[in-house]
Amino acid sequence: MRIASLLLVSSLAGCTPGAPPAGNGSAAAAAVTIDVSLTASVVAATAYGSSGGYMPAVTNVALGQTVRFVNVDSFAHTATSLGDLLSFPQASPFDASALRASGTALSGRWTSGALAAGNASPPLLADRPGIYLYGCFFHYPAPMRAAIVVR
Ligand SMILES: [Cu+2]
Repeated sequence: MRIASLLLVSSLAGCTPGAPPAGNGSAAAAAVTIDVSLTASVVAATAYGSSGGYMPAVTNVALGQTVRFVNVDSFAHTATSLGDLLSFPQASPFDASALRASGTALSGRWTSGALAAGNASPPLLADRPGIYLYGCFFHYPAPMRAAIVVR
């Protein structure tokens, strides 16, 4: 499973330049990286409740971009969709299915699976405008949760 994910990331990475475009008009196609770290982040108030563990707390993404999560922490995390919720629930809503990577688009159900330290998730397509909340299976109450807004 992990090998398949890495191959997918590698093949997709080959389709886009390694460096993000700098004002050349193709920014809409660029991949957006969200850093995952409970250690480095601070708790932030957002329109959806207390956020933490992901940087930025609210990631703005253009339709058609892709998003990926990179674990820059020293231990495992997940980035797991909260589905249709528009505010963070008090208690973790996740079950063990959060630990197996699934999903390819933000508007569906998705999870990075357990991301080991230093690993990146497969990309997720920002396929529909909306607000997408997500959190970590292991540390949801920390809080470890954040939002992606697709416009
Ligand atoms: Cu975590």
